[in-house]
Amino acid sequence: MVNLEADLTPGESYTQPTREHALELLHGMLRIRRFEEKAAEVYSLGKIRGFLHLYIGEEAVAVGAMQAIGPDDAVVATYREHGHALTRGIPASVLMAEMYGKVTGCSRGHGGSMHFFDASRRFYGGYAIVGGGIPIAVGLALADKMLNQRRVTACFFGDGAVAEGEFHESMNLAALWKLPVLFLCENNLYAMGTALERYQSQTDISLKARSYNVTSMAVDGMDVLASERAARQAAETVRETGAPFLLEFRTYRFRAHSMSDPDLYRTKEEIEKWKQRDPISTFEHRLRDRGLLTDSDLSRIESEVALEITEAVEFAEAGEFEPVEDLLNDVCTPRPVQPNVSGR
Ligand SMILES: Cc1ncc(C[n+]2csc(CCOP(=O)(O)OP(=O)(O)O)c2C)c(N)n1
Repeated sequence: MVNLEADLTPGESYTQPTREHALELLHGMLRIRRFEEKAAEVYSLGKIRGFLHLYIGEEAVAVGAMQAIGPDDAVVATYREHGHALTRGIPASVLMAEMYGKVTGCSRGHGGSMHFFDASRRFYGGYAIVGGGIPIAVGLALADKMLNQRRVTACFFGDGAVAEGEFHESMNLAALWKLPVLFLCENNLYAMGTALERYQSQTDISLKARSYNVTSMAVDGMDVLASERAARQAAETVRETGAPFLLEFRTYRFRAHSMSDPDLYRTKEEIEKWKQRDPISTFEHRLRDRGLLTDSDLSRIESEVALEITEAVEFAEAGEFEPVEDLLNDVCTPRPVQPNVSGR
């Protein structure tokens, strides 16, 4: 097993957050958790089709990391991107509608759960191809460099992507050309059903970045404050130097890889052990111990989130599907010739 305690940024030694900020972080994580629980429920009712990959257990990474990313920066994510899109500010209603396949979704219902996209918020996907977002992030950063824009491109990807050639080519070029990419590896220890130590000779992903001359750091991805602090430090370094930085978040998904995965490759004990480190409940306890959270704060946050999710489902239910005649719009192949139209 990977030693998750080793070489992490310390969890307790940084300054206490303000009450307002702490509650914002908690709200952000609970919003993702409840959104996804609802998504799983409506998926089981057949309202959402196709694949659905839940981020439950990993919320501290998206919420913590995104604190360091400004509106002018760019974000590239993976197919497990509900939390990133929500935290980036895409409304829950528009995301739920996208999963329902409705025209009111952020990709007009053409993309579904794995292909959230919103150029107006510089949220550049949502990719089903493992590692597919990484060279795109490098391209965005190259464009920024050529346009003299001091912006950061934040690129989230899983540990599985590190096995792809695209990761290595991208890391090499980002370092060689000194491009402002913040690589954010969400190491949840599994790529589908394969454990990290069964597919990587070197399980310390932060070390791989260093072999390309990319500065890197590993952080406890179950701790939202540690994640935020590391991301702020890394993003600041990217902004100052213009060079890439890789952060490896050590985290865990509590649910199966996707809704169709029977999850037979890990023991119940292992999952339960990680649930003891649930990023939401541990943060709640910490805030209560420090006098930053009361019962009424928590019930207010839960009610706000519940209302938002109810409205998101109502919005998705009320939306229309794309008319059949428009389904081939935006598909990059010629429309098939209609024999009765052209006669040729
Ligand atoms: C290029 C490519 N190869 C294989 C797959 C099939 N596949 C889908 S998800 C996945 C595992 C990826 O794991 P990781 O990057 O760790 O992300 P996680 O699902 O853990 O968030 C694989 C192999 C794919 N989508 N794309």
